[in-house]
Amino acid sequence: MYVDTSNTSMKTVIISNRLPVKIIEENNEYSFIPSEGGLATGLGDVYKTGNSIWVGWPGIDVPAERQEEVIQKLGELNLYPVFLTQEEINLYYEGFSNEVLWPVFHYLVTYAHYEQNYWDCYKSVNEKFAKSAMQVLNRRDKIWIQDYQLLLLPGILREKLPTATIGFFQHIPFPSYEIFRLIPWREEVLNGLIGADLIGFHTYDDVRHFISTATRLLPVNSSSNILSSNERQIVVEAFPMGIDFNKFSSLTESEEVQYEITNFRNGKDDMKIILSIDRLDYSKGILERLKALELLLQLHPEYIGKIELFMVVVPSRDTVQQYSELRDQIDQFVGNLNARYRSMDWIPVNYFYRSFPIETLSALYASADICLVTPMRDGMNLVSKEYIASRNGDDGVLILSEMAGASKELTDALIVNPNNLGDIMEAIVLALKMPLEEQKRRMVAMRTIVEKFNVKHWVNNFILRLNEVKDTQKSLLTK
Ligand code: GDG
Repeated sequence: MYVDTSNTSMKTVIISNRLPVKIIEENNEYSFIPSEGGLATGLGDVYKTGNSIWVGWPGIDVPAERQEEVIQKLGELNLYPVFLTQEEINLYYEGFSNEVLWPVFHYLVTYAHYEQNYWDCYKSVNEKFAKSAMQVLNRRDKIWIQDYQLLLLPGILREKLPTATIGFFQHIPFPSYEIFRLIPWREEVLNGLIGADLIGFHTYDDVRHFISTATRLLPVNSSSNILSSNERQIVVEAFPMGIDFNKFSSLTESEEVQYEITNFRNGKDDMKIILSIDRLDYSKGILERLKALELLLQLHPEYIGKIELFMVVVPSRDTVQQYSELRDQIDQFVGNLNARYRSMDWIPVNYFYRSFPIETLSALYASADICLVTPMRDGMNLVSKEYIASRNGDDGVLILSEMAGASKELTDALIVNPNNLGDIMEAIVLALKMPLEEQKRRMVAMRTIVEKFNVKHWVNNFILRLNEVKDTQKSLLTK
């Protein structure tokens, strides 16, 4: 095996469902390119330095005879693979993770399918992750597990390494007890999670929901944000995730992005551009946003021909029925709206069902007068923060759902209830009329927050707290 585990000094091992790589298969050869998602950027300093390592699924079904080659190649990038079969991806990832946990944790309980074989596979894949992680783990390592696909992993690793330092961070909301209790395997899920020493969520509300759920379903006690179980203490805290502010801010100044901005705004001098960017997901409130725009065009015809919505929907999970249905509904709604309101030289909705290179995204952020972010439920929502980081001129208005974790920090946004179409419509009108001084006052305040509490701050803060929590536990044990 490529990875050297003989070194007993302490390293950090990150474990997530997917490794931060793009795979290229050419002439029967695999190559791996590190991907630049927010999490990978933030954790780059951790896993690329020292002998630290990131464990996860590489994104392809690798035949047994080629696994050693993949281990070698990923090892050069400080990555270690967990090999999953297509059936495991179907049942553990698309099944239990995305058809049970995702809808329930986003409060869309009627979308959940509680299939026994999903659960069985979720358990066995979490065991598989533990087995792979054990190939690179030492007793003294710090382990940081990411997200809802691996809720059982803290508990499995705790059994194997009783004194290990284990942190867990969940990127999506944690629902209230009344919602969580619907899951048939609820106690097992919670028992898995409390194998961690530190459990992090984006918001204090998630923390509160988790603590109240755990104390009602498990034989644990709680005092403030600390749970006690079998002489162990588990700390639960909020760590609102940030973005790479400097990357987004400086990208807008680059020649390439400036060129795209000029092209994009060409002939649109007086047009107000409204931007929306999401993965295709029923939690993101895409249809409701379109309905609010329709209401605006009905009740405020003075804006016909004066505003354009640029709506980017990035394909995601469209093998799942609810997602493909949603895509069809969006197609239909946009087609209908455009057909009714368009003129020869104007169209209300410019809809893109695809992803773009980051430079185009940056040009869109920099060109948009308004960014419309109205999820029905969202752990944090990074798009809202990326828009703010891209507004170097301090103008522009963010309209933000109160159901997004980001609304707890970005209080200078126009905050709306995503179920209240009238509320969204009024916020758009307010944004269209907002004087520049007010835009700047709000934007400067939000930029200060997004710049300061960036993704590096988030990583450092979590790791620091994990160290503190472990030190406190050790001192309690020696008393
Ligand atoms: C989960 C939680 C939480 C989008 N389109 C393109 C593109 N993107 C990038 C954005 C942004 C990311 O995707 C989306 O992040 P979000 O936070 O908005 O949403 P989720 O994907 O649902 O993320 C969420 C997050 O985890 C982190 O904890 O905030 O609540 O659901 O970074 O820029 N990137 C490129 N082209 C696109 O077309 N390159």
